[in-house]
Amino acid sequence: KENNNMKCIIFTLIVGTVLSQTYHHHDIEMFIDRSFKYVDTDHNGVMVMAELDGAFDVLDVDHDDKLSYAEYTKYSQSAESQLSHDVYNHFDTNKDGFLQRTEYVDSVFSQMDHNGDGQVTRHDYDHFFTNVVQHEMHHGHNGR
Ligand SMILES: [Ca+2]
Ligand SMILES: [Ca+2]
Ligand SMILES: [Ca+2]
Repeated sequence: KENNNMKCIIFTLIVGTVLSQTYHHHDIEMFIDRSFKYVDTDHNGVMVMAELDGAFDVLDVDHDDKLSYAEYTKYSQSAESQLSHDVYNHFDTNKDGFLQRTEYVDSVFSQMDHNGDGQVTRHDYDHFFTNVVQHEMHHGHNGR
């Protein structure tokens, strides 16, 4: 199992290096759409922190309270892309290769909920990811 994880990481690194450093508009839309619908479990078009927290629990298959890249991309089998890889790295602020709950839930939610009312609309969500994508296009992909 460890071996497979390692292979997956190496594969991701190679693919990430080979792929173009820009994203297709279509991929961005798909990514945003899928991930929002995944987290918005009551489908009311608004994401609350409890839903993001719940998504974390569902994705954390091995219950070690952190998300590996494989766990993070579980919501969509075809999510393997430069974009999902870069978003994952963007969220991983302490750069340990895992998303802790504070990184995936607390810090991301407070960034998305910019008016602080505890609700992230689809508009907020689009806005947040557009910024992340633009940031990654300009600052990403360089060796850390
Ligand atoms: Ca909701
Ligand atoms: Ca985990
Ligand atoms: Ca981390």
